[in-house]
Amino acid sequence: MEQSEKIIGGHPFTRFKSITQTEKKSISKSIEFYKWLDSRRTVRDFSDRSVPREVVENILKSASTAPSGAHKQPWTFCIVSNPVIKKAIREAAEKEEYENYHGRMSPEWLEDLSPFQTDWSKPFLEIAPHLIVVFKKSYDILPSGAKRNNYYVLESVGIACGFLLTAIHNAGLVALTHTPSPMNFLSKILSRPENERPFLLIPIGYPTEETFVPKLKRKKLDEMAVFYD
Ligand code: IYR
Repeated sequence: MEQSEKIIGGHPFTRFKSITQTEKKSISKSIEFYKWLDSRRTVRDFSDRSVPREVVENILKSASTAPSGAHKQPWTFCIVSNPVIKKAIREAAEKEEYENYHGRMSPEWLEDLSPFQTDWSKPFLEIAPHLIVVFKKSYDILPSGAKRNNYYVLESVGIACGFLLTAIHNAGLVALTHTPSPMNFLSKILSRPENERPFLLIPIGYPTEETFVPKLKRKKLDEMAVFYD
């Protein structure tokens, strides 16, 4: 029998089970996946329909499979379903966003946002059944109280959020990658420890029955990729 585990440099390694495909299968799978991913849209109009807890747990487990610096997984996902906490988050976010839309954002920024018809009002923060608040951990606090560094935290948490959005789409749910700014109010409302800083606020749920989204074009391959053959 093939050895499935061995010690390398004093550390345990396990055999990687490759899922190599034929070229034909790789091509068809890559097209299929691209088409499916291209059907994902950011949605701001949420239904209040509930989402099974198991689905939420599975999308979080999917996000946490993301690669991270030294495999530190430097993230905490807070799932807010409690209406009182959602209301507090909405009120704090709207307070900041009101200032953003009334002077803090440049005319250029406001012009760039015009196609999305966003404003300071954020009702989805109360309507969506769950808010996933993603925190990044620049360091860990060990049980002894000692600090232990994390690495490439922004890159790692960004990748995990990409996995999260993909998992949400796969479950037939929609999400909004929301960045109220500044968002330190989230640390306070959720009583997060000092090593955690808010990264993204992602309402998730089902869309309203009739939902319109901006008619967007995505960049063509030659506008976003350069091949050095
Ligand atoms: N955070 C604000 C503004 C905003 C900024 C960008 I860049 C967007 O893509 C969308 C919104 C808001 O949430 O309204």
